Amino acid sequence: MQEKLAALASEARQEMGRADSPEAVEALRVKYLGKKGLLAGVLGGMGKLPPDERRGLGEVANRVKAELEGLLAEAVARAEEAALQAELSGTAVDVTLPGRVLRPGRRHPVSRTMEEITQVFRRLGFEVAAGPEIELDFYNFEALNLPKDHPARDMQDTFYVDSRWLAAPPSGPVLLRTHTSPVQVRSMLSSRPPVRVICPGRVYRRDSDVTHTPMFHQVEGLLVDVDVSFAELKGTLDAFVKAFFGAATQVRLRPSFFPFTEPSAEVDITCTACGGKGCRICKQTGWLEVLGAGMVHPNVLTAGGVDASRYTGFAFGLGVERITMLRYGLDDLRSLFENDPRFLEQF
Ligand code: 2U9
Repeated sequence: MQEKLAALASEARQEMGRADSPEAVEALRVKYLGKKGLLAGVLGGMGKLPPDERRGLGEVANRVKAELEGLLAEAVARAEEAALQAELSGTAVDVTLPGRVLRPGRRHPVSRTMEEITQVFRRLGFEVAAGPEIELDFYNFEALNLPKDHPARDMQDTFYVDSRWLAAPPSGPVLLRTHTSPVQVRSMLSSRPPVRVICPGRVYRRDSDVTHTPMFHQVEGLLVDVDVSFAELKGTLDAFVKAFFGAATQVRLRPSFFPFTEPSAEVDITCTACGGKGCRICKQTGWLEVLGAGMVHPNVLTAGGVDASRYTGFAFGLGVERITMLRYGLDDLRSLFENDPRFLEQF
């Protein structure tokens, strides 16, 4: 039996020396020291031996057991170290790699244009005003002298909102504002003249083709005071255009029509690409249309709570995407809405 123990110990030493993974070491523990393991098997036969032989054998067995436990502990430590080394060398932990660079985002070109336009008007004494994008028919159409049968009011042209789910549905239609003009109506109603506001923001129209998107951005302005004439309008637009497009830029007004202004005008500037000589951008005319403007219609002043016999005012509006395209020489409106980093990183 002593010989059996010695053979078992020597075989265990060899096997434990070769074990190279935590799993292999555990298998050896079960094989030699487990309840039904080899050591237990050898000792199982001890009961039949005479008492003095049994004692001597017990001592040897305890030594073998202690030795095997020591070997197992060493094998565990070795296997764990080997596993760690394998992980460090095998996977890509490269301490010499440079750190990951944080890439901060940047302003979208449309936001930049809108902010810079707004900034010019701030310097001219205008306050910036904001208002809801979901509007009431009154502020978006009625107060702006847009009659009930005006095409802009048609379902084809405007996004209407189902207001039946509201706790207190308003009496008139609810819609996505089609211009930022309702913000100016609200400004007139909430203060008294002089009113000088600039209203940048998103607007929505049921329009979608190569040059129109259902959502776009506008900047509109309104000035109401005593003795405001068309001359003040021209002077203000001239100051804006020179500040924004460059001191050499010239302005031209053409008669036009808007329900909310009378008289009304389309505002052209000398072409930013060719300076007025004529090129592809201005279709050889030398001029680019950038704004609409006019004197506020007396009906609109009245709807805004302003005494139209004492006060006059001018208003103007521009489309921010269009100005952004002219400014950066873009030829496809969609590039502003696709959010491709390769495009946006250029600004
Ligand atoms: C009030 C009174 C009058 C704002 C105005 C325009 C002319 C205009 C267009 C420019 C390009 C819309 O984005 S666009 O398609 N806008 O031509 N906007 S006058 O008139 C107002 C606004 C508010 C109370």
